[in-house]
Amino acid sequence: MITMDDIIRDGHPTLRKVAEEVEMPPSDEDKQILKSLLEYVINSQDTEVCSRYGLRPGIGLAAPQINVSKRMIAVHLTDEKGVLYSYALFNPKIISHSVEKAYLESGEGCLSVDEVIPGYVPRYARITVKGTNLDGEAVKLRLKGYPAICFQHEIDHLNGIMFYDHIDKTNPFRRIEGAIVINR
Ligand code: K1U
Ligand code: NI
Repeated sequence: MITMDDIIRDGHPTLRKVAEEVEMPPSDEDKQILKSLLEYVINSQDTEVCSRYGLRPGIGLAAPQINVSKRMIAVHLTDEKGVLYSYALFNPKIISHSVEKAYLESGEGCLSVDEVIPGYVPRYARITVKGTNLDGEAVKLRLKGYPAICFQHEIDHLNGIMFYDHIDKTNPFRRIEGAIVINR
């Protein structure tokens, strides 16, 4: 199982690389890696497992964060209506997005960043993501709100982008014109 010792931290060169596409059909090794990403996120939300292994809670994880530069992400979260979004995807890709932006009022954190970096992180309000799941099935997701923010954070990791790259450096809390504010 993945623990915090496996998660590389800001400054590690892998976090700034563009990750490689995963060849389809995926190898057993790649499937195992993707399963372990989802397992980490689920474990990290279980208070008992979390404290036993010293995990930091997360809602998503991308393969580059465990020093595997391949396009794989896992997400496990519930939206404001209590709907569960639990996905492990190979080669996720944003195929379309809104013009409208959205951001989390509380800002974002990252399991690869040990400090709090305050500021608004502008994201697309709505995205459509395509990818392949662990069963080899093509998946197409239309996302908004918190799940859309999380998927964009994870897909950014596949492109060597960190959440704080999007924060306005001169005024981190500058109002983002016309953006939806998400409270989580
Ligand atoms: O990719 C990562 O480093 C995980 C990161 C993902 C993320 C954070 C903020 C916005 C979008 C995506 C985290 O999960 S940080 C922890 C976190 O946000 C959280 C943990 C437990 C409950 C609720 C939130
Ligand atoms: Ni992150």
